[in-house]
Amino acid sequence: MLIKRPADLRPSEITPPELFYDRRRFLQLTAGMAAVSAWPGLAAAGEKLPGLKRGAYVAQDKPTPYEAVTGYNNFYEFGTDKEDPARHAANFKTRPWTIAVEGEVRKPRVFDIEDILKLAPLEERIYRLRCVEAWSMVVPWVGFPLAELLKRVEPTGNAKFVEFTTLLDPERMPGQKSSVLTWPYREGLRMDEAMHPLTLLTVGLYGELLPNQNGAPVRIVIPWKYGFKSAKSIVRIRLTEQQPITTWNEAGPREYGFYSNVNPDVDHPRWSQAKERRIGEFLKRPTLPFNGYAEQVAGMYAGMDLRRDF
Ligand SMILES: Nc1nc2c(c(=O)[nH]1)N[C@H]1C(S)=C(S)[C@@H](COP(=O)(O)O)O[C@H]1N2
Ligand SMILES: [Mo]
Repeated sequence: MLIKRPADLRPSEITPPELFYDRRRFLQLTAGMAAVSAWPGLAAAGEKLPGLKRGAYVAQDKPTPYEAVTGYNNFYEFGTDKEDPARHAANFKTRPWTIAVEGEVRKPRVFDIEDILKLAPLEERIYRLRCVEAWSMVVPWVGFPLAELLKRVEPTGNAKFVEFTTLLDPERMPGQKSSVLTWPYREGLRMDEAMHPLTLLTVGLYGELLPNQNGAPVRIVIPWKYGFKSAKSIVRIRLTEQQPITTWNEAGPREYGFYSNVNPDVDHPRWSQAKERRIGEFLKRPTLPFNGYAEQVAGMYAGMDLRRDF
């Protein structure tokens, strides 16, 4: 992201995925998944989630094909090319897994992933995902509002921000042997953003547990912000009084702001954000303020200068 300009992108990154994902590759991917979900007794990527409700927030846009959602990814812990995560995360083990929720809370707690899955009713939500690199997807996620988790640890009056931290384990995440970013990957939200009903603690997509390349076993999804805010494979959620340091902001403060709300009027210093290419479509479409979620979220930024706090 920091390094590549759209002009530097390789052909595999600009070929529409329905052409790029040939039949052979599709068969390889599905064969790999069948093997994973056959593990005895363990919940694993690809396992079907029964009895899902359709949630309140369902975009009318047509969902991006499964093969593109799970084959064209940014997950630098598994490499910087879009095809790297599907390949290099294939054997990533996500059990056992815990998430520590700590900091400015009255009841800090370490949650086991199995408890997270049962914490609140899982629902399906179709969200647009707008990458800062000016492409977008539409993904049927599965999860529940992050607020459901945060309420249970009882935030103190000092909790002003929330910090998310991805697993640090270079043996399991080989991309962490490279210094392309400072590890572990960290992201953050203001408390009101974290408590907003659109902010989804996400455990699945397309009706099944998250594939590894999409951030298994648990990630955040914040649909009105650029995709990099939605940290994958998180192991810690910390409530803080100070604004946390976040990975991309640290790497390029002029290019990636803390807020990073999708905003067609504030260009990235090296490319325009006015339009985007929806994966699978040929013509670019205009980018919408707050990625089309202005009605729900713009109020949180009343009185702020969104050019300065970009
Ligand atoms: N830990 C971690 N989380 C991450 C990233 C990453 O490199 N590492 N990439 C981000 C970016 S830039 C995007 S666009 C989204 C992509 O999510 P997806 O692959 O599920 O579509 O994940 C975000 N979360
Ligand atoms: Mo992104």
